[in-house]
Amino acid sequence: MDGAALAAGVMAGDRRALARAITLVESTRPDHRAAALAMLDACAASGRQALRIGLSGTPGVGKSTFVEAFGQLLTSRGMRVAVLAVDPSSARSGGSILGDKTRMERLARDPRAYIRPSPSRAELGGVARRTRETVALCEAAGFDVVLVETVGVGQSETLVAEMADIFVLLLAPAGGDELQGVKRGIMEVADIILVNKADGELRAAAQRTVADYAGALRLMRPRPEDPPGFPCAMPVSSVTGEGIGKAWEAMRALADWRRAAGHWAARRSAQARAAFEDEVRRGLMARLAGDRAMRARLAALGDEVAAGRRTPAGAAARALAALGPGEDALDGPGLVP
Ligand SMILES: Nc1nc2c(ncn2[C@@H]2O[C@H](COP(=O)(O)OP(=O)(O)O)[C@@H](O)[C@H]2O)c(=O)[nH]1
Ligand SMILES: [Mg+2]
Repeated sequence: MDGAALAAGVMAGDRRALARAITLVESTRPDHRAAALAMLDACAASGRQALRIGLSGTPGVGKSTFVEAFGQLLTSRGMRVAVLAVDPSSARSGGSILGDKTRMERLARDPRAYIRPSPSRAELGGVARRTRETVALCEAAGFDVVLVETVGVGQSETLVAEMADIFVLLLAPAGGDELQGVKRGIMEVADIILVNKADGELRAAAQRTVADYAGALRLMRPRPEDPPGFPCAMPVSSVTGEGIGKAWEAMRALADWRRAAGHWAARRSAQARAAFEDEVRRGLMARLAGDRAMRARLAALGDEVAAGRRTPAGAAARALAALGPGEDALDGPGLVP
């Protein structure tokens, strides 16, 4: 496959080229990988950037319904929107794609929108790389907004938060004054909490939930990359569309502020550096695991560590010594956690 030719198609806004390009970065075949890298290099030359929005929430909270309404709001204002789904569990569940396709029916037909479900057979580390690269392809293709949606289980939401410019957490109205079992870690990375289903009988409960979360957010340590008023909580109804416009205003205000204050660029730089280090780590591990003798040696050393005959650090130093001199460099700051 010709990576450079595919890149030209992507940058020209050809949707079929984009679909093939994403399939290429999803492939694990070595020759595909080489073509994918050439393609990504060529796409990077476009210099285009989209607003990357991460969206997370537990199953049933209304992510797909929200994306359908939110996506159409953006396209009605002339923006082009790409929606990517990250779902490491889709291999097991058979994919949430079928349900999503029906809930995003109108957006799926919108010529300004592009929806890409997550592939099955997903392993979290692989998901991170693939999603990063798919986001880059969508940017090169000229989308204004790239929405990365993930189901709020496991670590996928942290992963998505780490590759987004803005992270939105979708919650359901809670009964009474109970705060939902939202993990602290996820609260700490949320920029905007949207309490969905603020309509009909759930409207009052949604308002109370917004107040509860607004209170919880005020108790958190201030972050330098937030203007006054952020992070914030607000009600939305993905069914009636109420509050969706305000949610977008909040996202845009936050993005504009971060851009002007230099946080946007700093965050992207840090994300790019982390992605590079992640690739090096994965590449080293793959190289180690790809060598039969090394695999046996690693297994044997692992057994000795498990049996308490070697320390983890000592065994690791022995394993890495096989890579030749210079393994000290591997201990430099940032590369090995
Ligand atoms: N009343 C109400 N129901 C909603 C709203 N958003 C989603 N739902 C319903 O909640 C259910 C789950 O929605 P879905 O978008 O599939 O959730 P997801 O699993 O997070 O993608 C569906 O029955 C939706 O119709 C909303 O704003 N108000
Ligand atoms: Mg869904």
